[in-house]
Amino acid sequence: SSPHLQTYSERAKKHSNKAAKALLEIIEEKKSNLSVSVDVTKSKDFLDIIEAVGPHVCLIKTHIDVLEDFDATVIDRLQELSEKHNFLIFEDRKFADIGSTVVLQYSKGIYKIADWAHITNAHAVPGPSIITGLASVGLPKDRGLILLAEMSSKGALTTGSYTEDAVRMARARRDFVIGFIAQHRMEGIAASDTDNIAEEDFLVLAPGVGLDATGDAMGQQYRTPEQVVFESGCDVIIVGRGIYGKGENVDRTEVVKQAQRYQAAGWEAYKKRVQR
Ligand code: 5FU
Repeated sequence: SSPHLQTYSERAKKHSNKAAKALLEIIEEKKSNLSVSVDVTKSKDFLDIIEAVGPHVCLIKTHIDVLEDFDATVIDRLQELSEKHNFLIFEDRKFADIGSTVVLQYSKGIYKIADWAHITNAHAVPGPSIITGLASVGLPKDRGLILLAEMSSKGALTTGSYTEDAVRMARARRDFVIGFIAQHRMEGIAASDTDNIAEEDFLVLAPGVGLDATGDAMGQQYRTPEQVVFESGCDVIIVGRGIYGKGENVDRTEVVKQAQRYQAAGWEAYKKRVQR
C-alpha cells in the first residue's frame, strides 16, 4: 500500500536514507509527528522553548540566522538537547542557488549547517544541480534534503507543473531527497511508466498548521492537524507561533501545554489515517 497508509515504523524499517529512517523511528517511539519551528531572535528564548517542547517533538525546525546573539555554544546546546530529548534538527534554510554556491552556504560561513542539521531544505528553482551540490556535502554526513514543492503562503507560485517538476527532481535523487515541504502527499505525482514508484517513500512536512488561527497578517495560511495529516496525507506537522505566540517572556507551562495539544492532535489524525 502507499506509504501514507503504512505505519511510521513500517516505513522506518524500509527507508534507505539514514536521516529519514531516524526521523520515522523517533516519530513512532515518541508518538509525535510534531515539529516545532522555533522562530525567535534571542538564544535564551530559543533554547528555553526547545527545552520545554523537546519531549513532545520528533523534529526541531530552526532559522538559525534570525538569532541576534548567535555563537557556536548555541549549537553545542542544541545538540545536547537533541540527544537528551531524542529529536532531529531541521534547518529551514531554503537554499536556492547554483550547486557550487550552495556547497559553500551549506558547509561554511558562520553557521556550518551541514555539521549539525540532520535535515535541511532547498527550492527546486535552480534545477537538479542544487541537489548535486548539497548532496556532495550532506550525503557523506548521512543528511537528508527536503525540497519545497508547495508553500503555505497565499499566492505561492509553487503550484501545478512547478510542483510536479520538484517531485521529478526528488525522484531522481532518492538517496538524498527524503521528502517535501508541501500541503499534500506527493507520491506517484508526475510518475512515468519507468519510475519505480512502489519503492518511493517521500516524507511530507507541512508548515502552516494552527488550531486557533486561520492565518496571519502577512499571508500565512493555517490548516488543522486533522486537515493536514488525515485529509491531505502529510507526515509531519510544523507549528511555530501556535505553540509559543510571540516567543517573548515565554511561559514554559503554556508552551508545554500547547506542544502536548498539537502532539495529541497530530497523532490522532495519523491513527485515524492508518486505521482506515
Ligand atoms: F516552506 C515554508 C512554508 O511554505 N511555510 C512556512 O510557514 C516554511 N514555512 C516556515 O514554517 C516559516 O518560515 C516558519 O518558520 C514556519 C511557520 O511558522 P508559524 O509561526 O507556524 O506560522
